Amino acid sequence: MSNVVSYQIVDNIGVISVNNPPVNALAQVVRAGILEAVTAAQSDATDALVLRCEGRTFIAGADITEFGKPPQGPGLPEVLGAIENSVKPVIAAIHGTALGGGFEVSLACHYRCAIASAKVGLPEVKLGLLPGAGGTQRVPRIAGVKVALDMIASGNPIAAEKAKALNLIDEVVAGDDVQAGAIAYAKELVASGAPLKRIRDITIDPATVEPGFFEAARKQLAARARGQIAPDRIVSCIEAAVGQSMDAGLDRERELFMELVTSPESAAMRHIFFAERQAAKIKDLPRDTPLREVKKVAVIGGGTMGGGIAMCFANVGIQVVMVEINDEALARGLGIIEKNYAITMKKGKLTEAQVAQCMGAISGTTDYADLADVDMIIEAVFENLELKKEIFAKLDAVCKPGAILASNTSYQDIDAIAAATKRPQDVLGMHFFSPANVMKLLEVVRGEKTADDALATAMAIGKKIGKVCALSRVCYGFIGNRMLGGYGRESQMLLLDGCTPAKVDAALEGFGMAMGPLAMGDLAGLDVGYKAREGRTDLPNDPKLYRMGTVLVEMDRFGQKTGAGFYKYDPATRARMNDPEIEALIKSEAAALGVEQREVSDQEILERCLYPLINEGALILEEGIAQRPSDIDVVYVFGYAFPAPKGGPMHYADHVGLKNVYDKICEFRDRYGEEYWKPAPLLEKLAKEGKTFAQWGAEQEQSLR
Ligand code: 3H9
Repeated sequence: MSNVVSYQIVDNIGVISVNNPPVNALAQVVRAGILEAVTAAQSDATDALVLRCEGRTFIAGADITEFGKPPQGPGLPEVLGAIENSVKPVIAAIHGTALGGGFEVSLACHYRCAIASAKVGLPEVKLGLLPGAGGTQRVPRIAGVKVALDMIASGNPIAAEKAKALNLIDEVVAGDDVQAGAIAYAKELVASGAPLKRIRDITIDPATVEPGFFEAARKQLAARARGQIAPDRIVSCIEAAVGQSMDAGLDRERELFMELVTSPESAAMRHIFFAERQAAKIKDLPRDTPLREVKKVAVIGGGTMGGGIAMCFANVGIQVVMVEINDEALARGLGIIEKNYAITMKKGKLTEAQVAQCMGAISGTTDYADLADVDMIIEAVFENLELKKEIFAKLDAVCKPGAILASNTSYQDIDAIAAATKRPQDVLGMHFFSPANVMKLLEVVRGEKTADDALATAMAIGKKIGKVCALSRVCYGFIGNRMLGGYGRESQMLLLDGCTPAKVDAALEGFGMAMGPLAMGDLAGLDVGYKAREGRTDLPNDPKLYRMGTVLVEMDRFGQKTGAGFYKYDPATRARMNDPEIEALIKSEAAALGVEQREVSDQEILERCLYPLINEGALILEEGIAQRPSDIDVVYVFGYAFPAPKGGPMHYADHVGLKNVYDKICEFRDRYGEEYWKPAPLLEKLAKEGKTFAQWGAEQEQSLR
């Protein structure tokens, strides 16, 4: 038997144990080990077999690192065949998370039991894939096509009790000891002469499926696909499970799985999976850097941002104190939180008891002296450096030694804020994205003097509150907002060149962005950008620059909040509508500025908006603001709704080819001038060497070893 799969006999039950940390992924050695154990057990004296795992979880899926490499036998179907055809019952014993290929292994077993804390799921869609080892065929056979579609197209895990109610598992065993529970369950099955239940023997009667079910599902999924092809293929597989033999369905599943696993969309989404985990690691900090204890947190500022941040902590049971300047502002802040929780409850995402528990974790004060015992303070007041410095000086005076002092600033200089205290080692940035209780990204900003343990603690606490963390050094706008500059600028320049707002946004939404840049400007408020530009002396003196944004603000069209911006908004539904008045105004502004309007292709819109992201990303890498290209991708996918099937701006650049990106930027430089289009030296170098950002990132990582 291999090191990773062992076999022992307990009370006449053969126990096959998988031990492949960290998540018992189905690497070749695991597949081979299970196959060998099941085959050998066919002729021993046992009555039944239990398949279980060591460590924190049941098998969490195929080994994703093996995709794209030459396959090594045995394949998963062969292993599943051996389990399903076993002459004695095989019982899967699930703890932790049985995911993807892991859950599919359990579906080939004759029975599935789990402890109550376990979850099962088929998350392949999140990697741009579909379950490729029978999941699309076996789940509809036991739970029906609707449950199968919900489960597989969402990729969300299902807790044990609910999984039992849906017939996805057979038994929830008592206690935490899954092996003991499974052995007892196996003995019961043997004693009662339970049959060898093979899911493959079930046939789904087409008459049980509502007419038009699959067409409707396809339509619904297409509406929110944002460049993903997997949801459509998932519908096709489940459709193939109806009325057909298992083998025909499996053939269809294999065919479509192969299409997806070799697609650029899945490669991009797998890149994001690993990038997310990589981003949590700080290159020059050992993994065992000691952490500071964070039991109580304070949030300064009870606005939308502060309230959202407070909710993040309360949601995981950490005590939070909200600080406001007076009782009225405090009551308003706490009121907004209460309202937000009420909405969450209405949506069925939290129970009344859970909301009460979260609200119980939040208190308020107007007195800084109450912050003497907090472990971490996050300042979330409006963007004014002087005000922030004042607050940090006050915190310095009252907070206990070692408390982490964080600012949620989007732009301000963390080092200048740190200098307002006598403990710059405890100061850092924690940049949340709005709405803070929903958006996944947290940019953690490392100041010049931030201590290692403070930084490691901020990253760990970010993970604890469910955020995806990415590290940034100090610069104007940090990684994400700094890169946005050229994206917003070009979206407005394109209007003068001849596009309507709808044309620009449609091109980017077609690419997969959740919202085009101009609609996004309307949502954020055009006055915000206008005010931010007022104080800047570094922008080119060009009347074309942000012309339309400026004109609209001067017309009091601030965007959604005033009912009009680049678009008009229906007051009742907030639906956006094209505004012929603005389209005419753009034309007259272009004429006044002497810009000759022309037909602009969608391709040019994409290049002009997306390539500045890539170019600025390259500068950010050279300057060491971001640790790695994949961290930038994480920032954009989780903070700016960049489509995951494109993998983030740097992965996308690699896909397009850095030489192509570089050549296009040079072309734009020649057309529009160097003040807007100046190729980053790193981009130029890699383009000329024929390399990718990914290769450069790997070389940098290697040089540290
Ligand atoms: C599939 O199954 C296809 C089949 O249908 C068909 C086949 C024919 N492979 O997330 P964590 C690594 S597709 C390789 O931080 P947690 C991860 O990179 C698969 N590596 O832990 C990290 O490495 P490092 C369907 C994997 O406790 C380490 O393990 N399954 C895999 O927060 C710890 O990961 C999925 O999509 C893998 N499958 O969460 C499940 N999974 O330490 C994917 C993890 O070097 N996995 N790693 O950074 C997860 O969702 C989470 O890892 C899990 C644990 C919830 C299990």
